[in-house]
Amino acid sequence: MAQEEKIFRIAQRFLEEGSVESAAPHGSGHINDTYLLVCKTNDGYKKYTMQRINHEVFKKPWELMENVVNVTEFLQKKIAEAGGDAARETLHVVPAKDGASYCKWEDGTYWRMYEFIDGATSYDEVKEPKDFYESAVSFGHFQNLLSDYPAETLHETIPDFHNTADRLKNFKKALAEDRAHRAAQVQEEIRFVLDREKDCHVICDMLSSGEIPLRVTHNDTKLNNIMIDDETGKGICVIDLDTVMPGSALYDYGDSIRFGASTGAEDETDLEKVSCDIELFTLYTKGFIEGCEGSLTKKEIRMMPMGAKVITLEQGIRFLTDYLEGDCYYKIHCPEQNLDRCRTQFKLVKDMEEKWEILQGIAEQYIV
Ligand code: ADP
Ligand code: GN1
Ligand code: MG
Repeated sequence: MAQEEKIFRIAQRFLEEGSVESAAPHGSGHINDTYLLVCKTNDGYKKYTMQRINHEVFKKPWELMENVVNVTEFLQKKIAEAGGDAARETLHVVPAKDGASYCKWEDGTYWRMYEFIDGATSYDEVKEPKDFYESAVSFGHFQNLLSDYPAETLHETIPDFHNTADRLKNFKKALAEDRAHRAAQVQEEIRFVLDREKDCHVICDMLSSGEIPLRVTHNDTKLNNIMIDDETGKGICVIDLDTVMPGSALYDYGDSIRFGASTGAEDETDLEKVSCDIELFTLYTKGFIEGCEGSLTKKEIRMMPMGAKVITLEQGIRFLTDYLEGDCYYKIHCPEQNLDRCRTQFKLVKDMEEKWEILQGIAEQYIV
């Protein structure tokens, strides 16, 4: 069956009325397959986002969807209570016609549908510094909204997702196995990781000793996981809720810095173009702390630069691991893309190390 026909047929499992006019691949996520559907209804046209949930990555899509339904319903209530526009400020799951939150297709794939958030854009790079600031306020606010979410009811959709020490262990295993026979050509990158083993334990250790709190966090705070309102420029809606789980604010903060405060794209091949932009770092730090509205502890604020560095190192390790394993996890669009991605991450880590005192100074001014 042609892919388009398949998408149309799956969509009909969700649509109570109307028919699909068009379905086009959408966005640039590395994990799920996303389509923008335009449907014709009695009242005109209506858009939806339909996604194939990557069940190689999320082994139990039913648990993932339970999280997503519960978290979005929780957020809808909170936003409405605060006088916000619940229809646009959080995701809305469109249930399948049989009442389930997802549909399992005959080929074993899993699909879900969301209301499409119109009049807003998710950016792959910072075009206007103020957009980055707005995304920071929104991610901080998102974490605050979930501060009284019953964490014990969340399924761990990917075990040890931001357990950097565990990521290091997996990297070493991939290196020892060298399944794709690529280790010989990435000796410099391997050395880079082994020289920073200690860094991989810092945040995990602080979480297990209770020095920093475990919170309900987003865990994938890339700039393109937030919709920025086209008219107001405000971060209108945090999306990609697949990894909402107990975690550290430092990882949420740091992951945004890793992606958005870099002067180069995540897969830039000219490493001269990749560095940590101090203006963007400053703006994001201010926005995130404001969005958290006083909920971050002094220790967390002091550790923010460490959060940025460790998650960037972790991400580089994850890309390198996937490269060593033969590109099984992240979508790639050219053969060496995971290695290119790994190199930008390590270049950023190095640059952060060189700018360490400046970064610390920026965070520390918020400790009162
Ligand atoms: P992935 O896990 O693959 O990153 P996302 O859930 O982030 O998948 O979706 C990929 C892209 O699709 C997003 O970056 C965004 O551009 C778009 N998108 C996702 N959900 C919606 C939605 N409800 N409304 C509008 N666009 C969306
Ligand atoms: C993936 O799904 P997406 O593209 O928003 C990944 C993140 C990585 C990111 C790197 C579930 O995010 O953890 O930080 O790629 N998501 C998952 O760009 O692994
Ligand atoms: Mg995404």
